[in-house]
Amino acid sequence: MSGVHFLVLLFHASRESVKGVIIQGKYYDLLPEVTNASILSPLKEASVERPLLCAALCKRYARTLGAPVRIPASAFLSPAFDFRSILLDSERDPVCSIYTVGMEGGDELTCRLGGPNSQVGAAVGTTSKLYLNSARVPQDYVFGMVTSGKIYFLKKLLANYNYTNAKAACEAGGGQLAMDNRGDDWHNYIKAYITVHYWIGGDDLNPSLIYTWRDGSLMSQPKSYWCTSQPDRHNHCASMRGAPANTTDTSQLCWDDVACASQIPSLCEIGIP
Ligand SMILES: [Ca+2]
Repeated sequence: MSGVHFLVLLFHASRESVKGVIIQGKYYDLLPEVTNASILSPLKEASVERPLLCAALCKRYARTLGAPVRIPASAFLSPAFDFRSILLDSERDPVCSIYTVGMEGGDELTCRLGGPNSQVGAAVGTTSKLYLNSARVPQDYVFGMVTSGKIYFLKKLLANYNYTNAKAACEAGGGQLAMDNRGDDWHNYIKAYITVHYWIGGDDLNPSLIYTWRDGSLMSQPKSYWCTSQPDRHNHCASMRGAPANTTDTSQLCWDDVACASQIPSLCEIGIP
């Protein structure tokens, strides 16, 4: 019963809009492109009456996995109790960064909270919408695609850097150099997104001289998109060629190894959660 009171109090300090939900000044963006989202191994699952209540659950979910915030029963009897002391604890923010809410067969809305180890995907037969805490998305990142278990965002750094500084620049902005290793849909999305010649996060600067992504996985897996006759091995850092001027021919958008000291823009990414 105490939980019901808690949510009612939250409701008065909150609102919903077509773009998302605001809880105590904290924004949860609705990703309209994702209409059948699913969170695997959620932190918590609950039935709710409105999406707003799912946001409230996400907001108050504690850092300790599996343990909701405990509110003493006496708090609800005391007009002096400051609920903001619970709600504004930024230490809790990283725990529930995403949630889905929607119909899954019955009449009730199902709310699933996602944490750092949750995987996001599409589920056939559901109409769940996906919301994420906008504070988790660094500045200037644009929603790309839900793939490989995460929600991916991209950002173009148009300033020219060498490869080492490009990696550092992406990291300084909260992301990393983008990896084009999530299949054809992701590759095609990147091709449609980029404009010029960008650094991507792969090189053969290792003792074996094998092209690997920044996470150590092989650039040949699951599939590579090298341009014809590339890599030509004269250089050691991977880039994505942009489209030639005044053409819509994306067949020329492919990977090319170039000198790591080259000064070109960078494609950064972040995967949430
Ligand atoms: Ca080359």
